[in-house]
Formats: sequence, structure tokens, C-alpha cells
Amino acid sequence: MPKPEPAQALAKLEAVPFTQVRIKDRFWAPRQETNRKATVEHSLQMLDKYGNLLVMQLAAAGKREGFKGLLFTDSDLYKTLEGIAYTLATHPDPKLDKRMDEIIALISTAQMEDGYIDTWFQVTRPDQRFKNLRDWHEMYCAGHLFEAAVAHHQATGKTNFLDIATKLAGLLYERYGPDGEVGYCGHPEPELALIRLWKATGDKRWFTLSQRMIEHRGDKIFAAEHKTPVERYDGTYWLDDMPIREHTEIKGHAVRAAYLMSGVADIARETGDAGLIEMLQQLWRNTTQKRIYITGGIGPSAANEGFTVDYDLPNLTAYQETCASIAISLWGHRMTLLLGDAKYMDVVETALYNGLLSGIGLDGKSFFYVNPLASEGSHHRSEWFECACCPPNLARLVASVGSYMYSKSADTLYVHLYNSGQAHVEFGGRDLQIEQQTEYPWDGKVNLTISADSPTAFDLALRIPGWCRDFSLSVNGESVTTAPVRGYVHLQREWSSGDQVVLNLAMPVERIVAHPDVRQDAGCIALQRGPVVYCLEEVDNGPRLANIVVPDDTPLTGKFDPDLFGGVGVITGNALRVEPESWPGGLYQPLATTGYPGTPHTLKAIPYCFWANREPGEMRVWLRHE
Ligand code: FUB
Ligand code: ZN
Repeated sequence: MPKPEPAQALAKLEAVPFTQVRIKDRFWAPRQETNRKATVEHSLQMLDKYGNLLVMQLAAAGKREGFKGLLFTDSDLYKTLEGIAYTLATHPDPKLDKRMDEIIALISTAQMEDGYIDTWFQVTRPDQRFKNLRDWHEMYCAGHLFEAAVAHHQATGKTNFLDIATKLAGLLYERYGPDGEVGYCGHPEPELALIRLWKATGDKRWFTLSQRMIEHRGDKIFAAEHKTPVERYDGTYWLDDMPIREHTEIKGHAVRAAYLMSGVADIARETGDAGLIEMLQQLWRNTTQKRIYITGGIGPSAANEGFTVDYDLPNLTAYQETCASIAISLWGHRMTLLLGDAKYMDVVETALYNGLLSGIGLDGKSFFYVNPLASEGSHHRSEWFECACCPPNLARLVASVGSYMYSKSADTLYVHLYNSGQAHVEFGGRDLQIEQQTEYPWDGKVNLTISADSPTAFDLALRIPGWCRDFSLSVNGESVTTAPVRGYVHLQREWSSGDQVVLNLAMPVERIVAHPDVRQDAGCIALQRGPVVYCLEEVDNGPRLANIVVPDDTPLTGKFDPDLFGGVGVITGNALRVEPESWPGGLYQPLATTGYPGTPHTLKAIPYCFWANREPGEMRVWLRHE
């Protein structure tokens, strides 16, 4: 058991909202543009095709038949609306705004007098509300409604959606609040959503309800609900197996676990509860030291859509659900805000640039639910899914990615992520603007310029990413040598308009090897440059990628290819491969007769998150080396 980390003062950072951040780079900006122009419309069409809007109409009309879709179908609609709200905040669009209002009006009509809304129950089993909290996702759907409503309110200032949310939250509070029964959802999500609702409305009831759900988790209420003798009940999948402070390992369903920990981090940020914080740190250690993919994704197993045991990270069968990469980003961001340590943001950055973004095609209309780290050519994107949790989750994440970039405390402005663009920050009663110019993640040089109405003293904290082994820094041309503290270099001074900081993060191609206990990666390397993990695709390298061997002494070159995918980093180098044409014959041969390891091959690797955007074929992240 590792030693507990020394007690750490709470940083309690406040994220600079995405509405204050403009991204103008060559990486995220095109993705956001595609999200706004293609994904949003596509998603609305899919919601139509798959019945998500239809079931809302059925519920609104009081119908009892004709339901289509899965029981948590409403959540996909709400996540899409949340994504649309974010796009409206940065790009006002009266037509889309009106369309959103029409859907909100439909939801409002479907909402029952007492505040209840869940189309699956209303249409198919109105008498069974709250009878199966373990499996039926009622409060999960409610949570996504709360998040969408808050986003809509923040984006437009309107309260039509927020009113629906608070009415539903009121019903839940009455039933499961301090004067009610103990209840929490089999799929955590309402916990973090209620915190957002509390922050948006100032109504403390929502905080109390979230806290109560978290404090009681582990009461094993699902045992009684399903008439399972408690001694035979295994609540692991739902993280309902022990009191919340007693967890020492991440387990169960990956999305559920990371959503729950996000809610716990939110509560801990307010209460400073040492037991919760220690548990969060321990679970983060377990996750990131033993149970996470190099791409930032979690949950290797399809069987439980979740965790197995330490160091079990298969590549071909990696589940790494897109939503799980989103979930760890939510959790890591909250840990950053709680403790102000860059190691959390390192993981968020890895997930953002790799396991998460691989979930969506460059067209914005094709998706992965499962994100393997190797494919023999049969893994393809889909326009949507019967269980469509991932596509709308991506839509909301991509639209709001700006909210992960900056945060502030009373005296410090933190820069967590590097992208060209600007942020307007209200700081110490003054409006500041910080502008970044960079080709990140393809190049590690970042120019930052401060603009302020008048000179302002504050501490500018720049994250030195965990992947970076060497960096240099200057302020107004003068070199600064200062060691990072918890992953941030602090530049404390009075800043005036035009002050310039240049940060140079050395970004060589790195050959990464995995811990010796990850048996699936034994004898292999992965290629990484900056935060981006690379892979080989058949379209560039021919078939049988498993046969390619990268000699340890071969130089590997990282460069920017302006003609591929509108501009992207690639890695090239000389490798070797065994071709069947030169095989002497038979299924097995003495090594001495094969000429192994084969003939020269010019290797070309592309970012993992860009794979499956050309003709289909094999893909591989972990490569043989010698
Ligand atoms: O259960 C709702 C969502 O569907 C989960 O978050 C995903 O893992 C998928 O099972
Ligand atoms: Zn999903």
C-alpha cells in the first residue's frame, strides 16, 4: 500500500468559463467548427431517427404506447441540448436558439404536474417510478437534464429550461432529501449535476441532495431493492460495496466510477472533508498508476464496461469507452480545481488529445463507442448507436473544451492547457486578457501576452506538462529559471499590457515503454510527441502492422504535415518488417532460416485520435521494438 500523500492545502480554483475563452488554433478550433456545423445538426437528425424526440412527444401527449429506444434515451437528448447550448454561447444562432426553445417547450409539456419527467416511465410504466434505482437510470436522466438546463441558462440567460430542472430537482429533494428516504442512482451523474444546479441557482437544497447521495452510497440499498441477501450482494459494479471513504481501488463500471468521483470532488471542494480527499487521491493513484491506457482512457473490459485488475490493459479488446475518457476528464478537471496539482491536468490533457477525441471522426458525424488500441481492420465508426451515450457526450465536451484551459484563485491565474486564442479573465476586480500563440500540440513553443487596463499584480502559473522533460521560459525577453511547484511554474509580478512570456516545452518524439506488469505491451514501444500518442495505420504502412519492428537506434522524426487532415503532426522513421513474400515456407521455421527481422520499411505514424478517417484497415499503437 503506497504511503498516503501529505495533507495538501486545498487550492479551490475556479475555472474560467468557456464563454470567456476563444480558441483560434489549428487543432481544437476546426473540431469546434465541425461540432457546431455538422455534429449538432446530425445529432438532431439522429435523435429524430432513433426516437428520442418521438418519445418526448408521446410523453407530452400522455400516450402509453409506441415507446422506442433504451430506457435512458432522454439523457441523449439532454446531452445534445447541453452541447447546443455551449455552441450558442460562443456563436449565437437565432434559428438554433428557436429550435432549442421548441424542444424545451416539448419537454416542459411532457413534465408532469409534480415535476416528474422520464419518458420511459411515463409511456411504458408510470406506476413504477423509483422502484428500481439500481438499473433504471431515472436520476441519471435527471442529472443530464440539470446539466443541460444550467448550460442553457448560462448560454442564453433564459430560465425556461432551468425552471423544468428545478421543478424536477424539487421532486427528488422531497423524496430523497434530508426528510425523505435514502436514494441514489445506479448510474452516478446526478451528484455532479446537482452541484452545477446549486451553483447556477444558489439553492443549497441541490448541494444537500448531492451530498446525501454521496454520503449514503455504500449503504447497499440495491440489495434490499432487489431482495438480495446483503451477504450475497456485490455492489462493486455500482460502487455500492462500501462506504464512500473506504474505497482504495477504482472499480466497477468506468463511466459510473469517474462520474461519481467527479461529484465527490465537487463536494470535497466545498466541505474540505479530509476523508473524501484522501479517498479521491488514493483512487486517482490507483487509476493513473495501474489502470489507465496510455491514451488516457479507462475501463479495459467490455463485460462490465469497466475496470478489471491492476495492469490489465489489453489493446485489441480495449473497451476504453468514449464516455469513460470524458468521465476521467471531468474527474481530473475537478481534482485540479480541488488541489491545484498539474498531475491531474496531465491526465485530462492525455484523454482530451487521445482516447476521447478518437471517439469522433473528422466529419463530426461518425463515432466510436469502443476505442481499441489495435485493430485488425474490422473496427469502424458508426453514424450513431442504439445505446448512444457517446456521441452527444462528445458534442458537449468539444463545445465546452475551453473551460478546461484556465482557472484562478484569489491571487493566481493558472494556464492549464496551451492553445492559440484568448481568454478574458476578471481578476482582482480588473479585466485581463491573456492571449496565447502556439502551434501546440504540434510544437512546444507558446507565446503568452497579457493585456490589462492598468498594471496588475498576480501570479501567473503555467503548467509544465508531465510529458515534458525540458523547458525554458522568458519574460519580456529575459530568461527565467524557476522550478515548477506541483507542476506549475509561478511568475509573480506586476503585469502590464504587452508583457510577454515565452514558454518553450521541448517536444521530441518519445519512445514509451509500459510497466513490466502490463503483459499486453511487453516488448513494445508506443510513440508520443507532446501530449499526442501516435499509431500506425494500414493505409500508410501496409497490412500486418504486428510485423513491423522499430529498431531502438533508428531516428524518429516528428513533423507537421499540412496536407494530411488539414494539418497534423506525423512521425516517420526507418523500421523493419517481415513480409510473407520472403518467408521460406511452412507455418514455423527456425529463426536462422527466416532472415528475421526482415526488410526495411519507412514507418509513418499519425495521431491516434485521427485514426479511422481514411480507408479502413489495421491500426496499432504499441509496436514491436528491439
Ligand atoms: O448507462 C448509461 C450509459 O450507457 C453508460 O454511461 C455507458 O457506459 C453505457 O452503458
Ligand atoms: Zn458512452
